Amino acid sequence: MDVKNRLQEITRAKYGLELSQCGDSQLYHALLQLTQELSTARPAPKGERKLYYFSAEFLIGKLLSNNLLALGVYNEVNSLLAQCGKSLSAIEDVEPEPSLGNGGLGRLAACFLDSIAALGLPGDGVGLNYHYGLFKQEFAHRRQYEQPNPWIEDEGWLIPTGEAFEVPFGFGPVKARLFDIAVPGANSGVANRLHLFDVEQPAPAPADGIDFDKTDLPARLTSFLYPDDSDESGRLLRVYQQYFMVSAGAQLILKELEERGFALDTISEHVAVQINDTHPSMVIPELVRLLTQRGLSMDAAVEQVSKTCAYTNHTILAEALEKWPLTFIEKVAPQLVPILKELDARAKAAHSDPRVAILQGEAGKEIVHMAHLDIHYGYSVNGVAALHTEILKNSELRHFYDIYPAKFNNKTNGVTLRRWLEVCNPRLAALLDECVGPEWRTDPTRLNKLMDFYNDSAVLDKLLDIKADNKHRASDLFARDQYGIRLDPDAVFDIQVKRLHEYKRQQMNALYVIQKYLEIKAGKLPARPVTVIFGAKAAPAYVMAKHIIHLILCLRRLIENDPQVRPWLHVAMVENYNVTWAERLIPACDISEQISLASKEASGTGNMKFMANGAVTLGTLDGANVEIAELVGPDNIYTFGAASNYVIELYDQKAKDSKKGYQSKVYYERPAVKPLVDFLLDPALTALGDEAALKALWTDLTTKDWFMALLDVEAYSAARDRAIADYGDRAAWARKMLVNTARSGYFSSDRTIAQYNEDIWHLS
Ligand code: 26V
Repeated sequence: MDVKNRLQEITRAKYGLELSQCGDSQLYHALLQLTQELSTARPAPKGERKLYYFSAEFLIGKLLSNNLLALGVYNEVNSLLAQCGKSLSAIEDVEPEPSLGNGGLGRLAACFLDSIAALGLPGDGVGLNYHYGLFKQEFAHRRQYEQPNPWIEDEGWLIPTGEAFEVPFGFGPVKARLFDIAVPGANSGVANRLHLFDVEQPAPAPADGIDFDKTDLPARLTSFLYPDDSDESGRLLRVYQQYFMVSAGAQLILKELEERGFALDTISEHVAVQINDTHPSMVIPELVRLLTQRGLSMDAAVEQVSKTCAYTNHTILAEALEKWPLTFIEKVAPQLVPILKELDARAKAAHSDPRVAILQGEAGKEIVHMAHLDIHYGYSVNGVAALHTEILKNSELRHFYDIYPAKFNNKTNGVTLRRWLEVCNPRLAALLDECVGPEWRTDPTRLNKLMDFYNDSAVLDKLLDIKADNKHRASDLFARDQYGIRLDPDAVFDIQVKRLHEYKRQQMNALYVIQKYLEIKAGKLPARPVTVIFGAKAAPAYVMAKHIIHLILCLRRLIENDPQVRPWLHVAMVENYNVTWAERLIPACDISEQISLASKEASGTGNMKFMANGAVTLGTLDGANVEIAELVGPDNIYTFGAASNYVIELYDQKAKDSKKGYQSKVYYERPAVKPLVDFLLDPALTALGDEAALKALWTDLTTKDWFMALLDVEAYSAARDRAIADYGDRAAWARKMLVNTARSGYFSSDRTIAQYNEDIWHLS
């Protein structure tokens, strides 16, 4: 297709205008149409076996640039627009960001779809079409407030398919309408689909905030991702959502299997189902139910499903491992109960250890352990980074590993460098083309060749120049979109962007800010000005996480108001951090904060994106940081803190005797730590905020500190000071940047997906 002619035809037909006469919104819609035409014209990839990637989240981000790139017309469109005096980035501002995800798990699913299509593999995503997303975060009174985040427009990426499936809930059948989003593969000529199910008559957004009647079903099934589950109606709603997704998805699978001409009892040869964390686990009993209903014996159905489904674990936090009361399933999908009991009985007959049971607890009060279901009836169990998989095998899922050692495997996460380098950092991408050749775009291991330029001062200078440029760009956008707040692009950009969780330890970062504040007030200046940038949403019912946001926003104001401190230290927190902000901030980062308590962050994927863009990691030896450290070597990363084995040992001691193990009080009493924590109660701070919230945080840190911020804060502070000091040797720092980018090829999701395919999916 001649892109220029077609685009002109579209704008003439749609608006009666030439390209150069169109506004950004008109151009966006014209490009959307062009992109959709090109994507839907592509064939689906072929293969013996087709993958269905089931996930509660797909954090796909804006699609225009990404899809233009995948379709091979990005450069052409870019220069065409430039000729008309238009800019693609201004046009992209018009595009709403789909809010179909929360954090790492959802963004990983999006990177995976991108890579599956790029590798030409047959694999579709299956999820839900949430109308108001997770929530839109707003700051007022230095607190987080939640609002609906509507993103669906009349003309957008969703393609109505006209297909629908009936989902049999306990209260009656509900139609699941299927919408698709096309997923064109870069350089593969094919396109897959993201299948999103929706109700027929979705409810309107709540008038204010995200509170709504959680019993208003089916209309509310697709309103929000992870509705508040602090009461029973919220928890039930999650189970309703999950069953809606998996029942419709399972029916879609069987329909396509039949269309492809394969018999039901060969499903495992032709279908792979990847269960992304436990949210979609009910797909296992649902497939068994549908197969037996259609004539397979229970034995055959169980065998087929067990060879079809595979499970990925994304978290070792016990509280995030889903367990549902059987009474919930009885209410939501009573037809699954006999199947779950049968699956449980079979597992119990084979394995008497009660710790591996699917149904636990006395009759009438049974709890369904979703991960246990996945492990018994899935053929693969994978962790998402080497350390994480080892911890699953040796600690969290030890009893299962003893039974099924061959099922366990590691698939270290990856990210698509098309979005996370080519599109978001075009100047760096162009420099890489010059240095290592454009082949890195299809073979990211070629980035290793950048090491040849380790002593090339011209290349090192260019790296610094690109970084400075990206910092200016990010600062401009920050001022434009974040209430005029100005960042200082000449300061060190030190960035922590991720979901807010105590284990990720944004509170430890805040304690460091307090330390620098107190030092500056006492006349001890840092090596150079530092801008500390946060971005994080807290789950609406997660009180401590909200207190931490409050602390950060109070610190921001305190410092901003203080002319003595302001030139040296600046705190910024992005409101409504999302994929779009990640694309702006990551290329602008100097120091990447990856400071989770060792053993708690399954992998991290932001760490990989920062690394590829030449940020230097300041991190614990947790998740994929361990692999980053091995790849870049000790001179090119700042690691600190307690090792994962030690942390696990501390938890074990505490479980046996609450007086043993980690005692935060001991660390609080240390002279370097106490003033930082006590500052939470300082009138300078409490005057700006909610004293009760700050006090609650103080009490938690001094008496509990479950994620051991005080254990590591001194080592953290020392490592961070060292990094900020080292930043001053610009040539040496540029070498660290170069090594990080050079070694980031391993973390391409193309590599991860090739491994999933080789070891688990066997698609072609
Ligand atoms: C858990 C919960 C608990 C209740 C509130 C809502 C909610 C939502 C999601 C989850 C599961 C979170 C799992 C998750 O996102 N894990 C992340 O997965 C990334 C991709 O593998 C990985 O890089 C991160 O380390 C891991 O935290």
